[in-house]
Amino acid sequence: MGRGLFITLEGVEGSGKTTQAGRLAETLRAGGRRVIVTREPGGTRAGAAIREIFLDPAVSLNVAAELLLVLADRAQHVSEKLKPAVEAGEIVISDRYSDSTTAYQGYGRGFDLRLLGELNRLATAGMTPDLTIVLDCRVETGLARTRERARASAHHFDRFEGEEIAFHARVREGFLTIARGEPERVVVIDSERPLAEVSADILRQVEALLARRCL
Ligand code: T5A
Repeated sequence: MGRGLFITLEGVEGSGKTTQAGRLAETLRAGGRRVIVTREPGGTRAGAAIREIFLDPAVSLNVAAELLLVLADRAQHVSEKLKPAVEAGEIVISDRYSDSTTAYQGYGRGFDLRLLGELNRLATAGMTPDLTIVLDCRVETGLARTRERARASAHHFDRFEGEEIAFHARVREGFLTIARGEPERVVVIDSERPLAEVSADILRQVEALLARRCL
């Protein structure tokens, strides 16, 4: 059995990652591919417990504690789920991964980027995405979408959704900086457009990668 693919979706709050991960998986499955969709934080049982603490705004966390929690989630996710699935030939789509840590805890919170990179390397154990899609939209657009959803579902704001606009703007710039630094891995797609247009662009990128890898 050949190696599968590891695809990550990244971006600011409400940029459409969860929606697009589902749509991509559905299309690929309809074409006969084996696909799993997972997320960070919370892709494993340990991760689900970590997610509760990580997102709860009532739990006080300093920047290092926040960072180490999300890295613990990642270390478990990589060994328990991501690596085995990719080695078994699956296409794995992860809703957030290591670039979120660089963007949120690095660019957003101001944690030292070099040390953060080292710690991320420990957590990922060499598991680098084959393709990362950054869904890019204005922070105001993304937050308006999450606010709208919250209104419809009585959902309370989590630790990050409640942050000020300037924080989210630094996070967005962080993702765009990562993309500029690694253009062979990271593709930026404008997600202010209608869902179907965004999905079509994502699919084009994934199909090109599948063709390059002869999969
Ligand atoms: N975090 C995470 C860190 O700080 N460091 C890390 O290392 C990691 C891994 C995770 C939080 O943790 C932080 C970042 C996050 O704040 P989460 O609940 O998983 O929390 O939050 P998000 O990943 O931000 O998920 P969201 O659901 O808020 O955003 P999505 O997934 O980007 O957006 P989605 O698809 O749920 O869409 C939101 C709404 O917009 C609509 C959808 O229908 C939905 O209602 N929508 C569109 N509407 C119009 N046009 C489009 N193109 C649309 N796309 C989506």
